[in-house]
Amino acid sequence: MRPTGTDVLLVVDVQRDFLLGGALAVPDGDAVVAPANRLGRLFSHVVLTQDWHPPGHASFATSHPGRQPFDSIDLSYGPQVLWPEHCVQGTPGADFAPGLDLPHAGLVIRKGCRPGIDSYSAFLEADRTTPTGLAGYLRERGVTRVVLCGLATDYCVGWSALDARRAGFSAAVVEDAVRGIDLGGSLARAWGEMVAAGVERMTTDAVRGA
Ligand code: VGL
Ligand code: ZN
Repeated sequence: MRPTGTDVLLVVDVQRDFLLGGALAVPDGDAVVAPANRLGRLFSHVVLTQDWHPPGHASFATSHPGRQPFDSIDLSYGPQVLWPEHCVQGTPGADFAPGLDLPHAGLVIRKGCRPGIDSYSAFLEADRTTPTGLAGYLRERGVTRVVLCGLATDYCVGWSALDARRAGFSAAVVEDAVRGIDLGGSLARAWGEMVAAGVERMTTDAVRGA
């Protein structure tokens, strides 16, 4: 594809808690760091997202007595998977991966900051009405295509890609630069929904124009 000034690389949640030994380790999650760095060098616009929850966040199983991680419950805005406590604001687990090397990233979007609402998507919180401001930022910068990498394919990457399409952007997911959690078939479901929504499935080589 050969990235131009109208393309942004969106690097989703490449944070310690999603890597090996982290509180919510994504299988083989560490494998996204090197391709994210390689991709980053190809883009002039780079945006990072950072999952950033207050202690006691509604998405934590520990906030719901009697519930276990990976249970699903209904919150005011709909179904919510309950997770181990992860990416708590200001803790080491919320830091970016030590190997992530994207110093030219121009924006960090922190999400899931409100105690009662989760946000997988970089664009819209889980109540599906509260924008993060990312769409407006990208439009003001003249971006028309969002290229995504990071973690996790079936949650924050997938929801962000679908919302990028809903917001009117072209979108592509770099398949060798993402890894999934895969709860109850969520990974296949996410790819199906993304492809149906017109999200392109690319490789790092294809982005490089190789
Ligand atoms: C994520 C579950 C909970 C993600 C974030 O980054 O995909 N998944 N919080
Ligand atoms: Zn989270």
